[in-house]
Amino acid sequence: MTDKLQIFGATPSPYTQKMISICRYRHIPYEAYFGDVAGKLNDLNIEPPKPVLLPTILLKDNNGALKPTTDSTPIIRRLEKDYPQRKLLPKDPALSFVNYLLEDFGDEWVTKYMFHYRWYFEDDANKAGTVLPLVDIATNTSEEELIELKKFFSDRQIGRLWVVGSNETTADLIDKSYKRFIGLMDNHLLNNKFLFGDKPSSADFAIYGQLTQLVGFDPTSRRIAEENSYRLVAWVDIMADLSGHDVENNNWTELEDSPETLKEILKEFGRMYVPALLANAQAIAEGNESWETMIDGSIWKQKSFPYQVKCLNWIKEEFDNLNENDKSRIIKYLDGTGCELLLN
Ligand SMILES: N[C@@H](CCC(=O)N[C@@H](CS)C(=O)NCC(=O)O)C(=O)O
Repeated sequence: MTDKLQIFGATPSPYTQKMISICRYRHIPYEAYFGDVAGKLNDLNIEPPKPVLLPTILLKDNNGALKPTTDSTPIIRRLEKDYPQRKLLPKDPALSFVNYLLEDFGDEWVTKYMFHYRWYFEDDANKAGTVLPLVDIATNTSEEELIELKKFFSDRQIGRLWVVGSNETTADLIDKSYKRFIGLMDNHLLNNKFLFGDKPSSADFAIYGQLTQLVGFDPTSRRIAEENSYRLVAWVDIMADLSGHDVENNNWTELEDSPETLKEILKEFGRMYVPALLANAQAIAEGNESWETMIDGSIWKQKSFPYQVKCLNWIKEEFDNLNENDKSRIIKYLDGTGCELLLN
């Protein structure tokens, strides 16, 4: 049995890419398996998690038994404890909280761009529908079989657009937010290597994971990125492998000294994701199957999504666990971004 971290995922999965690039940066020895995750786990006599999410990572429980574990955000926190070197979370709890916010923004909002551009337009869906089964099943799948698999994968994922919130009503809002986001990242990267200065954090990797697909895979979003920021295109390439990044002589910025360009990214969070998080939580609390609300002057509607209530509660818990001084530093820092509304 290997003592390397075993990661089961897929190359077109942004969260798989997030975790693999983290392992490279953190010098965590790993083995990546791409393809049929449930099948591979069954072969190893490991019961697959329910639901199987990508990536699934094997982590030791208290008795030393390997447990298939999903959800990159808590996995990252666990790996901070298990591996002492090259940590991802800033030591200052207030800065770490803002990092938590932006990690969630990457995982949960930037992924809406990802899912939208992958499955909404025919050309993109055609590519993804063909490549996903080739990765997941086998590159030597026959052409006849591929036709069936393509239909199966595409129907399943296109059916999920409603869960993510990509539809005719929201398409324009998503497109505008994606273009603004590229511009905001471009402005920030003009003077900063990473979100918080000269050292990457978990939020960088969350955003990077989504961009591996938006910039590196799906044709429409890639074209938009290339038309708007070659700087961001370059950043995605660099983030892939930061194993040589000098962590001794580089550091995160102080929260109070962070540049205005970071706050502008948080304002995009406040403008788009905050109202979505709040409306979704209210819908779930009231037992509604779907919700709609005004976001940035237009209607947003989608299916209610229990997981994002969990995300909102995790944000609140992170905040509640801080001391009064750090809380007030954060409230002061976030003032005017719209993110402060999450903490009421
Ligand atoms: N919040 C989770 C999300 C993981 C996730 O949603 N993964 C997607 C693929 S990128 C997935 O497994 N979807 C179900 C599927 O593809 O069957 C994380 O951070 O790891």
